Amino acid sequence: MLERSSLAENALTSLHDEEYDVPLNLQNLNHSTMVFTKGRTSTSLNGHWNFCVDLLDTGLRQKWYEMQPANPVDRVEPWDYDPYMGESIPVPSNWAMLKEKWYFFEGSAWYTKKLTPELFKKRDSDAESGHRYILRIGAAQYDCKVFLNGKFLGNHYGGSTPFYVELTDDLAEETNWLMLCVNNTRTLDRVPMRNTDWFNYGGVYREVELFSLPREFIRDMFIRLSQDGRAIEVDVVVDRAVDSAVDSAVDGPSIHHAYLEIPELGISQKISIEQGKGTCRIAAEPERWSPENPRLYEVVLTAGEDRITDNVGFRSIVRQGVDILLNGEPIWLRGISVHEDDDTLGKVTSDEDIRRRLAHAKELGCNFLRLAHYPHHERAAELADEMGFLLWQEIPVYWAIDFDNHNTLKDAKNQLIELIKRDRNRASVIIWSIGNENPDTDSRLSFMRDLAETARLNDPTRLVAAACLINHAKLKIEDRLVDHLDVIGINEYYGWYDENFDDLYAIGKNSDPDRPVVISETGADGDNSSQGPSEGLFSEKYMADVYRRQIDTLQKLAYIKGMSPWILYDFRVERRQNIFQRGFNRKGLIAADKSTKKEAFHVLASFYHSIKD
Ligand code: GCB
Repeated sequence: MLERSSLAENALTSLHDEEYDVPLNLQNLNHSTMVFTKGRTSTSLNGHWNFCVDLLDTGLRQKWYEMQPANPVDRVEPWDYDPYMGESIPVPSNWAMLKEKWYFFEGSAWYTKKLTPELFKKRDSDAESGHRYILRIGAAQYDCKVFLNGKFLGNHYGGSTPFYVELTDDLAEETNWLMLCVNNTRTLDRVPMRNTDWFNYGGVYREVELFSLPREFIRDMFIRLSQDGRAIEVDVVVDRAVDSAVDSAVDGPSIHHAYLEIPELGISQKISIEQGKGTCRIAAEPERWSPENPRLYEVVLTAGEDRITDNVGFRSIVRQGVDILLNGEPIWLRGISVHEDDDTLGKVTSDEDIRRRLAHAKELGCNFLRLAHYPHHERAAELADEMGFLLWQEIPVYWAIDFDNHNTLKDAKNQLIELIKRDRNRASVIIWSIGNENPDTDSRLSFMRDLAETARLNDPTRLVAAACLINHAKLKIEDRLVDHLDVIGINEYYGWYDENFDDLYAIGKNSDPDRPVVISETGADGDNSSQGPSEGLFSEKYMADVYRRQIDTLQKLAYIKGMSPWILYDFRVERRQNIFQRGFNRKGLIAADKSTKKEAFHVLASFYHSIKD
């Protein structure tokens, strides 16, 4: 317990010292602490957590995490918050959706949960060699600091990727208290930066789970069809044993073999593990995964006392000239862009929500979705694998980013690697996108070149793209970043922001890209509520007309290999406040209720169905 005087001292010191965040901003929970959790059982830590918003960061200054649980009448210090009692909220959630007074709140918030001893009791099925306890947080926007029983275990940057914290060595015998401090302040150095066109939902908005693993466990598995299409390749990482008494980690794990099984292909393969790593190529002829035939195989990997499973599709995706080849055949991407956004839940999603999204995409005739502008829930790619959709996945290197800032690059790279490591066994994912509408400057070029290299290093089997802007001065597709991409995404809004539609014809003629172009965005707002206009800007009719003219123009350009218009559903955003927008971007083909279709939905559907094979 803090001395009475130290509480006052903390408050005073902070008047002179605004550096209170520095020791708590290590960003040590990053891609290197990720654990393969697919196919493992876990204990859910969802449900009610004690909660408090903290606009002034008083909790970090006063060190609320150091406070011990006590009966309020027994307290001898006038703490400004008691994490062990008071208001609670459900996790996952976004606080903006829970109370009107939190709607625009941006800052820190505290989450506290009691972990009962039963969570850590040895179960019959548990490993003999001991246990390691790993906490997984599916996503928290944006900085999340984790404390266990008052000790700072680390923090994670990036609002849409999962992170993992080992609790093992810091667990108390009896009750444990877990505290999170989540901060969604928009700052100059973050990714994205301060200005975006989607709502800044704060909070722990994806699942929180606890995994009990054997002392040596499988940390990672990357499995895919080889580039020549004749074999299955797999990389395995087995975690080093940690023994604080005797540092056995220096010699690596005692596991020297892992075993891969794909029963439906008759594969049962021993893989040598050296210094925790193994890699293997197995001749195989799996049936190819495709949107028409989304064939998945059960994959089982065992090592020591650990076992993981995954359902994996095998397919190839390459760029050849201006073509995108799926399993060797040219493909045209009939797509739609989508945000993770819900009128009542914010960014919280569910299987039902994702399935509805994919069902609407099927109805449109899509074979492709652009998951904009940040990593969506991992279930999106898993369900796309099952239902047969190709995906463009993306990190929020959006508009202006501090391209000169080394820490910003580190953060962006980490988010990219976390996304890739999370989803690189998903056949549906064909494109990693490294940015959206970033101006062509020298620092942006070197920043994004680094991201393109990072993507290829962590996954040489997929295409790298970015959503670029048209060179308006030259009326041409031209951007220095293009040399580092496999697919050029182009966002263009002729008929909406760019009024002179004829320019789109000019761009079509003036451009001669040597690689495929996907129109990653185009569209117009349409307010189909009773308040919406019957014609002109923001009318459903005008919007449908923009779609007709866009389709008519784009389908004539041979180097365009797909499109993902903006966007499937209307979505919430702070900056859209005119009488038709009312806090929403209204470019959805379907209204924010996720059910009322606009005229443009049918225009796009009839085009996509007409070009389906
Ligand atoms: C864009 C952005 C997207 C916006 C959209 C719009 O170019 O990439 O995030 O929401 O335009 O509606 O203006």
